[in-house]
Amino acid sequence: MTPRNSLPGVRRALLEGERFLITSHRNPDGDAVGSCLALAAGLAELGKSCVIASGDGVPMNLAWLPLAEQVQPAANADHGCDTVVLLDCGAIDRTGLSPEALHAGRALVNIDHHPGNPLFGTANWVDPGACATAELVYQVLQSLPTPIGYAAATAIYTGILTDTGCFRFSNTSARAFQSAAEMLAKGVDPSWVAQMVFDQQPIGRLRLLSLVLETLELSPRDKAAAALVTREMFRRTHTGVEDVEGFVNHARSLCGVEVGLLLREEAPGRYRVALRSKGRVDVSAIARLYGGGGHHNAAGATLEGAPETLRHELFAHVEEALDRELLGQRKAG
Ligand SMILES: [Mn+2]
Repeated sequence: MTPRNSLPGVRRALLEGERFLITSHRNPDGDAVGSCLALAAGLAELGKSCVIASGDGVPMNLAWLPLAEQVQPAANADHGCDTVVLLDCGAIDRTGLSPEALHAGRALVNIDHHPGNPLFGTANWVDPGACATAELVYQVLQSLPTPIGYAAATAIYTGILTDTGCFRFSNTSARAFQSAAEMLAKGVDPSWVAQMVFDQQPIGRLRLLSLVLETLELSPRDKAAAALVTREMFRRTHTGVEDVEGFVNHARSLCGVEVGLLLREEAPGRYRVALRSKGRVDVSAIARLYGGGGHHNAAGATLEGAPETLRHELFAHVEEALDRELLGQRKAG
């Protein structure tokens, strides 16, 4: 019997499948899109047919990626596939696909790096030690008899670049640099990729940022900072959810702040919170209190209530977590 979490198990499922539906989580980021495109490129080289689906399309700053034009709306998800591949999805309900589309395939392949991924696939390759799912897709492609061409290399590099915050976050490992260097050897131009991903901002996005920064508040002991995005701000700046990507890092970047928070209004009284830690606070534990999840340094959850109340609560959770950490240090010392 194949262990529940194994690269050979995923390799076998990919070799056995003929018609694939490849998808990732809602509001896809560079790792989600990069992982899908890289895997699709590799499987196409093996003569497999692939449909790449995304519930929220491809964000503008990733639309230049080779093969991005092949991404279909989730509604077009191919029901005739024999294998569904979910990439960078810590939980099965994070995809934009209907349960029918998900179960259309006989096999469900789960490749991911979120800690706590419950191995929901019939084949799973989950490694929380990987900096990005794109790094795992690289590993999977290396295990297959398929060349890794320029399109796949660019997609893998983009996933690693974005998920490590340009090689700044704590998941930036030697392996992250190694994998990235191997993509450069395949022809990827890092300066061009960075320009395409980060230096093509529409002016509305910066106008939105300026509105959001005006809402920035510090917690009582200045250890957390939170900003708010409302639907009214989107309307005023002609922007959308994808334009908020990365805003939370401004809150985290403040001197002395351990956790940055961004509350985004989804509906009246309902907010999606993004949490980003510098490392001392495990923000996935705070997200889990609200039914969310994520990584030690990056997590998210959906909350209900008034934004001031939610901000107050979240600040309290961060400061409590820091107190516990200090207490632990004192005990250990
Ligand atoms: Mn990821």
